[in-house]
Amino acid sequence: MTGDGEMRRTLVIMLVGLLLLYLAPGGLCQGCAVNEAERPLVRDLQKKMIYSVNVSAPPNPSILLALRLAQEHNKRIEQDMLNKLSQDAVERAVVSFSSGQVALHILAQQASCSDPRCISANGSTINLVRLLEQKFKAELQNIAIHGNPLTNFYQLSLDVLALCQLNGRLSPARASALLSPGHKKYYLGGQFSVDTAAVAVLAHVCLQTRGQPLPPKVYKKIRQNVQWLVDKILAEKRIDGEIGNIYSTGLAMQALSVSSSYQKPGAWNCLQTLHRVLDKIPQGTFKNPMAASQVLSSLENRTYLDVSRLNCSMDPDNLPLSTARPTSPTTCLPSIRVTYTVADGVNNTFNDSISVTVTQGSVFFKVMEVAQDKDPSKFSFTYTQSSWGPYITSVQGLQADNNHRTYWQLLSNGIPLSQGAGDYVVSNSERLEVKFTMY
Ligand code: B12
Repeated sequence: MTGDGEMRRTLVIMLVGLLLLYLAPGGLCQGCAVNEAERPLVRDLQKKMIYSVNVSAPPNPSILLALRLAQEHNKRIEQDMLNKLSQDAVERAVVSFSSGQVALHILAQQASCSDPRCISANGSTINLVRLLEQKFKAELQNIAIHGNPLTNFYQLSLDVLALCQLNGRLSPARASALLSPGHKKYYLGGQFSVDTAAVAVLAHVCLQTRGQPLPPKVYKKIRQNVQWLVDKILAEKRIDGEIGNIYSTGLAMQALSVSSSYQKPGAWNCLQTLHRVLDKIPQGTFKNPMAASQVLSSLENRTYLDVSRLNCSMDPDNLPLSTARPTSPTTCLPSIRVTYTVADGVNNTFNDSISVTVTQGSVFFKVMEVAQDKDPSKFSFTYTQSSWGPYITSVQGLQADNNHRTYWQLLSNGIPLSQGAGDYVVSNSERLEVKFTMY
């Protein structure tokens, strides 16, 4: 072969290699995933998520979605979760699911190579894509009437992502107008919501790459939105590699890994962020299974956009589990004392404090319960059980209301917490507060 021929052959091989790398799930950023030495940390998260499954709580689609995007699998457990999710969807989706919950169920079904348009359980069938189209319409109607969605822009972004992935009824022009830059959409309590922006980036990238070619005006609008979102996400990058806070970092990694063409070279060091997340796993930062589910995919260099590319029949069955669930040791712990305040920070109608004694290692929720027992007239509260744990909905009868953008904010020594009442472990002499606030 001549020198020219040889060169052409090498060039072709290199191009084919690059193309294969690009087409692989996760795109070009292959270097930014855990290595074999770090894999036990990923396995640890997977097992925590699996053991967290509580027979009395509704099954959680985010957990199956994350397990399906992982490299290692336990097929029996995943199949069991899929069956439970299908049963729950058939029984409750129409009446009880929010639009974002339907979207997450769709993504979990698709990631399990099951058709979300035809979910069957107990002799009933449901089309989740049709249902999401209806719930999404109701969100848009609520915006038209009240100026706010029924839920929030995180869920609207999930809705667009799921409808786009499944080729549901969705106009890219309307979707890109809906998710365009806006303070009320992407800020919660004055703080930029990296989580919301990250899901919005995934939704936009889906619109760009799926379905019919876009009209030039829509194409341009989508590019402008993504550029704004990516710049905002990068502006929340901290010196230690976290983006927003540790709980938004996994979703931010997903968004940044599919939008590299919008970033200046060197704007983000993926490996630094990856190592920051890995360092936090042994500290128990992701002990909440929702937190684990939202960070797992990015450790495998996968994103929610990969759900349509999974080949379920090729999955290995290589994540063995011991039958005994890990239990924590019971030891006698000393007592600690904290101050607890409940305050209406919107209308300033009340501001009540109490000193509470709990055992060391107690969570915020325990403090609230003890205070409620001591003085129910001032410290009574209600909560709903959500995928993240107990969500405080009212204190002293004052209800949080999405249409008025009010909620009960949790604070410690005047600083908003990045964990919920069910997870945050309190310390001696801490000043805890639950404050009625606008977001
Ligand atoms: C929107 C949102 C809110 C809204 C919820 C109301 C609304 N307009 O929908 C507002 C601004 C009120 C809010 C409040 C809080 N939030 Co918030 N929130 C989110 C966000 C961006 C989306 C949630 C969502 O819709 N998910 C999709 C649907 C389908 O899932 P879902 O489980 O049904 O969603 C409901 C619950 O998640 C619940 N919810 C929202 N936030 C939180 C937080 C906790 C701890 C719990 C138990 C429930 C809960 O509201 C959702 C809508 O009904 C997530 C981001 C994320 N990465 O998940 C953060 C997020 C879940 N929130 C978080 C936190 C910390 C809080 C607060 C504790 C902040 C504080 N210091 O007060 C409070 C909750 C206090 C309470 N009353 O118990 C953290 C949780 C991290 C963790 N390890 O626990 C997240 C991950 C953001 C982050 N990166 O820090 N939140």
